[in-house]
Amino acid sequence: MSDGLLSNKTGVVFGVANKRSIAWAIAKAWHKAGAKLIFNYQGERLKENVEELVAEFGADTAIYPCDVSKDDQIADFFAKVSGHTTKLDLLLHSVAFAPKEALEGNFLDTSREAFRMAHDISAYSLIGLSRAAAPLMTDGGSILAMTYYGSVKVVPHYNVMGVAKASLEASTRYLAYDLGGRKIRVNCISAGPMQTLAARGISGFSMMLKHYEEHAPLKRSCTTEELGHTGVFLASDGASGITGQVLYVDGGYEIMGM
Ligand code: NAD
Ligand code: 0WE
Repeated sequence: MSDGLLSNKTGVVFGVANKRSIAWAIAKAWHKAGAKLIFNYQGERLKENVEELVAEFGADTAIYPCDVSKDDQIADFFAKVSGHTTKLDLLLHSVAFAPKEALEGNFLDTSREAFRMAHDISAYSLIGLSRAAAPLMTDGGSILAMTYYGSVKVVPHYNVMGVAKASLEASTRYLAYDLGGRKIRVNCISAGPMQTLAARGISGFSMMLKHYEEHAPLKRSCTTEELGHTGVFLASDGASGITGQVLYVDGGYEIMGM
């Protein structure tokens, strides 16, 4: 596509695991809007998944490995990206991880190691990826990260992920300040609950979706298509005055007091 909102833009997408991934929904929308995309995959286990998905964008779509908890892998990834394109415009961060046991019991029992991992992979990585991407964003850029309401209110069992998302959102503001002079914007989308791989096996997850159907103004959480549309908006020049923000795409749930 050559006449979309993102034509002549190149983006890197972190966080596609399978076709239900939020990263995949936003990548499809960015692609439809005209962006050229480069993808990471977390490890050999996910390589084939990502390879098969991105084939939809043409056989020459680049994918490179990157575990975001490894500085050398971030450096190697962006070295390959700069071999591929001279200019970068977009970065999607759609990555989170906490050890499963940390999302089950009491927050009080969070181990030092679970806290470290959750913050390293889910929050610090935005800083590391932004620092590596920024030198390629020579004509400004848009950095987008995915967050969740458990950063600002207690959602039972979200636990250390909530604290890591609070760190991610605060990091978004400090990065927006640092990078603003280079016309690089940094924002978060706060999505309502979605049935993805990261949600599978979370006990009571379907009850959460039901809760949104009963309590959110729009009587539901959000769709992946809606996340795609908001992702295109925030990445586009139409959002050129918006940085450091957390935009809720959650059926309106966040405004409710009861
Ligand atoms: P997902 O499982 O499809 O995506 C999570 C991704 O994180 C995977 O692609 C996984 O490979 C990647 N990842 C984990 N550890 C990594 C590492 N060390 N290095 C590189 N990649 C790593 O699930 P999703 O729901 O699409 O999650 C994407 C983002 O959206 C996350 O930040 C999540 O917190 C956020 N989010 C999800 C929901 C929801 O309800 N599903 C709601 C709001 C926000
Ligand atoms: O950010 C998330 C989930 C991220 C996540 C998911 C897992 C599952 C598998 C991070 N780490 C892991 N580790 C694993 O081993 N969401 C916004 C989805 C989510 O997860 C919850 C939620 C919601 C919503 C967990 C408890 C309560 C609510």
